[in-house]
Amino acid sequence: MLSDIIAALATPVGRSALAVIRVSGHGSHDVVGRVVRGFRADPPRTARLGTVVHPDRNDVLDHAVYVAYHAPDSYTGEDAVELSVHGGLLVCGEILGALLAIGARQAAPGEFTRRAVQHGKMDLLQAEAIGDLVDATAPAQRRAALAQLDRGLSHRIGALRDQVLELEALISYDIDFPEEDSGPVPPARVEEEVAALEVSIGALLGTAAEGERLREGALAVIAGRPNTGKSSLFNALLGRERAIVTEIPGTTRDAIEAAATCNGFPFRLIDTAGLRQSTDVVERIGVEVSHRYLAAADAIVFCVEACRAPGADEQAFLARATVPIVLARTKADLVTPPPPSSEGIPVSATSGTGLDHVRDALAAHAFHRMSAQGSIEPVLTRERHRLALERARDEVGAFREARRVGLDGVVAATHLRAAVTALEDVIGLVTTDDVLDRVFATFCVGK
Ligand SMILES: Nc1nc2c(ncn2[C@@H]2O[C@H](COP(=O)(O)OP(=O)(O)OP(=O)(O)O)[C@@H](O)[C@H]2O)c(=O)[nH]1
Ligand SMILES: [Mg+2]
Repeated sequence: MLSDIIAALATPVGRSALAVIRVSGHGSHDVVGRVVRGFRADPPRTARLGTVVHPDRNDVLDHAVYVAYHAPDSYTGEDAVELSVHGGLLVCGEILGALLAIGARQAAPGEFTRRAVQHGKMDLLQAEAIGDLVDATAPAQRRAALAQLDRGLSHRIGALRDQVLELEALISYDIDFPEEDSGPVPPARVEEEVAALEVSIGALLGTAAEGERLREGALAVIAGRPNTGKSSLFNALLGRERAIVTEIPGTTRDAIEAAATCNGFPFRLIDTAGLRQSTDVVERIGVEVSHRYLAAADAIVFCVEACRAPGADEQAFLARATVPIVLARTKADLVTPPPPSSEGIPVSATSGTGLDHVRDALAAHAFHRMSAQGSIEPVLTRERHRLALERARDEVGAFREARRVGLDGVVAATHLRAAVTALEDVIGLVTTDDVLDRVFATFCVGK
């Protein structure tokens, strides 16, 4: 229900200095007024100190700072109150419990933001950006989320929608005045507009691979023969001893994953079992796992010791690879002078030489566009966006095809209508409950 009063803890549960409790919905001021002595909602957006009491027992639960908001000037667009109470398990739990006992309902994950969307305070792309901002672990994720929150992507998709609407308007002449010989609009003009639209949609679709990678972290797999220093490099890039390192070839038997940030971009870094033919069952399975990760990788860090030239098996691997490879010439501290950089990046896990080079190369490969741009252009960050844009592209293509084979203008125009709908779906101009359910399923309670 949109109108009932929801309440939730907006901060993590546990020992902390402060905790924030949010209450929203028509009547929320009255509900909070029953637990805060002398509660005042006016003037709104003003921080006040109040004594929180249990509504039945009347004993004091806390002293809290609260801020009241009047609809529509709040996050949700409804009357709302935010209470900063003392943290920990007891105090905020009791206050929330009191609010729930006198008529508020525990909010579902993302329900405050969902209400914000339903009250037109933000569109669906902005709501997703808020989820992304909360989940961000790397600076580039924050930049992209804030750009999306500032409606960067909404404007870009809105502009595409306007382009389709103009095309619709253009061909509506043809539909309205079909008897005019060549029609008032030259066909070449329509073709030009269609081509321009396809280019614009294609350009935005071109950002999807990096955008989705930005949300999930690019998969960077460290591979190479046994004992080439993969685990040492993995640990050095992470800055902690995550994987076991020994001088025994075949130490790593299983893939190990850890999150890492390279030049501000998020990576899922994988250390793998060294690639070789082995008779050991466990090691053989480990090598199979390595191959599986390599097949899914966005970039590979391939390790070959600096003291020797790559062998035939290694050259074959490099020649066969279909994803970008960063060639790391490991244990570079053991050779003087180190090999020329044309033969890979000299790296030493012991001294730290070359680690920044490896990070630069990974960021440049996995986030080619974004690291080149410096600033963040709007990017498609979710499968949901990509699928809708693909639908729009296909409908525009179907429109072009329908005109080419001389189909009736009204029939051809239905494809443009469908393209408009697809674009509107992305922004969330018209949203159904199941779309909202899916978008907000991954949100935290209180957001
Ligand atoms: N001097 C020097 N020794 C290194 C360096 N990196 C790794 N080593 C040594 O090389 C040996 C193998 O290192 P690991 O990191 O376990 O190599 P690996 O490629 O993970 O080996 P497997 O898991 O067996 O495939 C260990 O004795 C490390 O101490 C380095 O940068 N400099
Ligand atoms: Mg290892």
